Amino acid sequence: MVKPDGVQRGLVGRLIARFEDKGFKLVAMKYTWASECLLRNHYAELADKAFFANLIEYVGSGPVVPMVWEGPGVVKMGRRLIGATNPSESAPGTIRGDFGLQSGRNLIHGSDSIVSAEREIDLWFDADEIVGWKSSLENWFYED
Ligand code: DAT
Ligand code: MG
Repeated sequence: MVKPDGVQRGLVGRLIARFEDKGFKLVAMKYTWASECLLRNHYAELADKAFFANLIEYVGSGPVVPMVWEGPGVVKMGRRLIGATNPSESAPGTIRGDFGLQSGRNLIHGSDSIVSAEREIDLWFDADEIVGWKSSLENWFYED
């Protein structure tokens, strides 16, 4: 999900392109301004952290672009494309490493496991908003 700083900085297209370039397939996307309730639920496991209130304020400060991407190892590779939580420690070449400076402005969220991806997809999307399709280039991206 592109966070409000990514949207405000006009980076939505470039961040989506990182996932398209890698070969992942977009199956859902929306443009929305999340409620505090949704964000508290989304980040529930961080509720006891000192930065929680700041985090909810930041991600709720403007529109975001949640997406669902598919492909082999997409959760693990998605996290690698995104980079470490703190952009000052993210490797150059990653999204946060190339575009960010601080944890509180780290541009993009990525699910950290298949279980959390399923939970988050359920939070952000209705079932009929997930639109499966077969890419005609699939054989040129995946050997099986
Ligand atoms: P990630 O977004 O890499 O999965 P996380 O799930 O641990 O990281 O935390 C969610 C968000 O909370 C993260 O993107 C930015 C913020 N955050 C995490 N650790 C922080 C810290 N030590 N100080 C400030 N913000 C932090
Ligand atoms: Mg996380």
